Amino acid sequence: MNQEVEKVFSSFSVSYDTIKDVQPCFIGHISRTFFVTAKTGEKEEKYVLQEMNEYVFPNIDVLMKNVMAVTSFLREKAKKRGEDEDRSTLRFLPAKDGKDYYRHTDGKAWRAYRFIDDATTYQACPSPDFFEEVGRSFGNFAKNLADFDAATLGEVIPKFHDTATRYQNFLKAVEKNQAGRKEKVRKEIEFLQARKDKCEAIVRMIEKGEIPLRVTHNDTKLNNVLMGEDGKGVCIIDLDTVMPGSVLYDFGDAIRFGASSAAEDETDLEKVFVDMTMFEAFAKGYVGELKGYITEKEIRAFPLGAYVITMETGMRFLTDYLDGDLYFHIQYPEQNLDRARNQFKLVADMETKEGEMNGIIAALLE
Ligand code: GN1
Ligand code: MG
Repeated sequence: MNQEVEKVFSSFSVSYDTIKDVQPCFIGHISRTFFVTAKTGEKEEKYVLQEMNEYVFPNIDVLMKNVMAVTSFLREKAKKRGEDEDRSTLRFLPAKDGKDYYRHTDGKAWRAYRFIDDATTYQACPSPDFFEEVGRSFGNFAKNLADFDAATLGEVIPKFHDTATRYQNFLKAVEKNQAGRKEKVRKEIEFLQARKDKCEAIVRMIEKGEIPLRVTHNDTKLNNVLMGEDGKGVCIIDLDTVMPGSVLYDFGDAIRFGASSAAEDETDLEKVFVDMTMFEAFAKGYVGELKGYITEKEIRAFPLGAYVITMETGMRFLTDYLDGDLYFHIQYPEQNLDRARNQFKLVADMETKEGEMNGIIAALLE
């Protein structure tokens, strides 16, 4: 395998003498990722090499065009602020044929970018202060993209957070029962059916013009921010889904993952709940950055964002389980069902904490 990866890497426009090391990375449900260390004399340089997922992203040209446009825009801004733009922004390597990515002889599409040293991604939050900084980082990212021209971005996954459409797709998956698993998940199907209206609440607010579309990240998981050794946010990564969306979802997705007391596939549901100290910490950082830039109505609806995106994510895991695990990578057969149940436990917990979440947000607006 490593030889194949080295061959792919040699198709990018970067000079080196030898490849010292190739390590697979097991984080993320979509791309296949490797860390490549290249040596020139005594000097070592590290890169990230990713095979993109064309089931998830059928139009790789649009995907890479978006990513290149967003990173150039952010890099220019970082330069103007006098920052080290290669630490705060991903730098992709062009392929030797001049394209933004490389298509291998087996038809697979790959991209490469420079590894950012002395920075790490986290799967769980070590402290509230840390999560507050994550909130500041994502808030700052949204602020930096506030004047990016949304019209220049292709809709890389149409209706990505359109929960009304996702609900219809879920019903179709139940109907089709492609993997023959429907009977096993009766309870989970009923859980969603009982919440259909709530699930569509943000879509309706957007339709009525109550909240605007902005250029958003759309995948604000804790592990999509690189954190420095000093506990400061360094760089926002995984820009594949940057497109017009709602800040409610970006706030919510960060809470869904980072303020959960347990991992996304924890099966002991007693251990799964929303940690309100973490909720408050993230909200403090995120709202602190965006107050004055977005409307009060959006900020007041942040708890709804957390609730809806958690339901959406559970629904997507359940849909994929019914389809036979076509979308999300799995490490064992029932993992998508475990993930769905875990998310629904969080949804149920949020229902009991709605007042508390609203109170925390209201206090930040005073
Ligand atoms: C996927 O690749 P990763 O793990 O950052 C997914 C997100 C989901 C997330 C659930 C393009 O993100 O939408 O919220 O899994 N990305 C895509 O963990 O579908
Ligand atoms: Mg990711």
